[in-house]
Amino acid sequence: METEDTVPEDLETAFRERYQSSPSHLARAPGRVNLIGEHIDYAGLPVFPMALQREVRIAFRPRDDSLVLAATTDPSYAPCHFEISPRIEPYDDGDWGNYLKAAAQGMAAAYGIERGFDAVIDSTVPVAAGLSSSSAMVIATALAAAGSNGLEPDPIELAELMAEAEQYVGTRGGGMDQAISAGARAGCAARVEFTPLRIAAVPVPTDWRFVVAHSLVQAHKSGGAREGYNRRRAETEEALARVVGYLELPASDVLSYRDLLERVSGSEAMDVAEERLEGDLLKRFRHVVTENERVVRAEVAMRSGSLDAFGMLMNGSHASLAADYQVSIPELDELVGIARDAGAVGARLTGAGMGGCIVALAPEGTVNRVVEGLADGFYSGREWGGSLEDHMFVAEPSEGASVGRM
Ligand code: NG1
Repeated sequence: METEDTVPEDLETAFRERYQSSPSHLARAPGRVNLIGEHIDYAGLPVFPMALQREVRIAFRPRDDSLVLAATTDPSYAPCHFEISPRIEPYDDGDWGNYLKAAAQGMAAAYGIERGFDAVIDSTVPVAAGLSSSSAMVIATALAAAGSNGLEPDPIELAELMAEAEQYVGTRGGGMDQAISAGARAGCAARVEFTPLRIAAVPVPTDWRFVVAHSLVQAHKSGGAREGYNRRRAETEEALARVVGYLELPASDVLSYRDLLERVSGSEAMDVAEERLEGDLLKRFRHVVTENERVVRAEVAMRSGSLDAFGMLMNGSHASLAADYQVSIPELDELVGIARDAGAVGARLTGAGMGGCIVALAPEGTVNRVVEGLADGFYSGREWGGSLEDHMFVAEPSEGASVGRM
């Protein structure tokens, strides 16, 4: 992922003003939209995201000491500085600088790096939108740390390290976001599998369009969304442990849903769950098992160009996330409904939910109708800042992260 690059002019100017020198490198890492396979990466099951044209960019210059000095082009984020080491004290909960510290600490622990860097960061990935701005920040920072220390880590190795490292901020996330941000191929979505991490690129048919639309409700991982996320994960694990117990499988061999579904079929697992679990635990279990099946079928649908089949699976995913995983909100349901009414063949919430975005699929010839339908039906009656493209855009399947010398 080492490339020759030019630093965008605005970033170069901001860097010069702050450090009175030019940046020597640029690291970039994309956000992602998850097409299907929601809340199952931490169950060890495959997911199906694609990287976006929206990305985090870091203009940087290695230093002679271990300090990291970082500022962003967005004045609402205060500059920060800290020393790279395998044990870095976090800032207060919710501070953006913790994503930099997460990556720096992870890189120092894995590679023993000691050299820091001066950095100016900008991002076009909407924050708290379920588009993985946090992992894009972590991957870009890891590449800046690598580039400052003469390292060129393999994307898969980097993604695995950073999935672990990002837990520093307090979310017990899975590894999907770091994997797709580090390892995506332009023009492709990807099947991401875990333990060990593997990424298989799947070309997106050239006449398929994925529209991303924000609910205007932020899902901050530093706030209630983190609690909701971690609780879902704990419930999912509890449901698994119970089913494993009822099936009298050795608990030490069946640590994930993947382990379970390698031993019994999805329908056998569901039969036991329906008999033995109830309430939220049954719902969480059913979501994980059925979403896993949808991912398998969605990959087949994309490879064979079956747009309608892919769309129906997205609809099924949304229904399951709303009813069984209970991570939708009225605004997400409304967006999904408007997109479908305007001609999308499928639509679902994407990312962790509880706010954030939907993704809708439409053929090339219908996409403008979907975009207009959402503009009229959802955004025209609401308050939002910036331009509409900040909140709704057509996703372009983009290349994974890279770092380049100027
Ligand atoms: P987002 O959408 O960025 O909040 C989170 C997790 C993913 C995955 C999804 C739900 C992190 C960094 N990311 O993503 O691993 O579990 O939720 O599918 O925690």
